[in-house]
Amino acid sequence: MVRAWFMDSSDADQRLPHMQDPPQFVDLDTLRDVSGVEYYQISADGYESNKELQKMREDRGYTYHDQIEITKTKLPNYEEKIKAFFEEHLHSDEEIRFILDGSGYFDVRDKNDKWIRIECVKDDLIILPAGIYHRFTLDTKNYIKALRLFVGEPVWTPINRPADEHPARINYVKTVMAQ
Ligand code: KMT
Ligand code: NI
Repeated sequence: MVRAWFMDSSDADQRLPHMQDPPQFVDLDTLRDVSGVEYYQISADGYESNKELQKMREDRGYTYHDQIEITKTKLPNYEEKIKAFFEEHLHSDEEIRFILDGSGYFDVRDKNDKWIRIECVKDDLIILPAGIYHRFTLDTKNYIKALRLFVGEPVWTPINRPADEHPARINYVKTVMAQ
């Protein structure tokens, strides 16, 4: 099960949990309200024949998929990518990740520009809306394998903050932040 919490402001290792003391957890309904992030739990074992996943792909038009495995040996330009994932950025489209193995943190900005850290483990499917400021880091276990889904031809380009004039950002502010 996914957990999410407001981050502390320490500049210690990004792979540490960075919970406040005491922890300030965010439940999934609140997470959706304050960021537009959607979360589903689907079994990763045998996902190729999972009906619920199949239905979601059809309903949401997720025609593309591939896998990403983040390890030093398997991910080309590992150090560079790790750095880029953790730069605050947005995309022109949804970022959809279905965790098949391992774990990691997606950090998203809430409506008040506070960081919420979302812990993702196997069986978690997370959808970050287009235009949300976010970043990703491995945790101290240093391993994640995920299915990347996309509507049509994938565009992975990160647009680093500030990108307030980007159409996806303008639309996000209008639709999610105004709620
Ligand atoms: C991204 O775009 O941030 C990534 O693909 C890295 C995380 S995938 C578990
Ligand atoms: Ni991203």
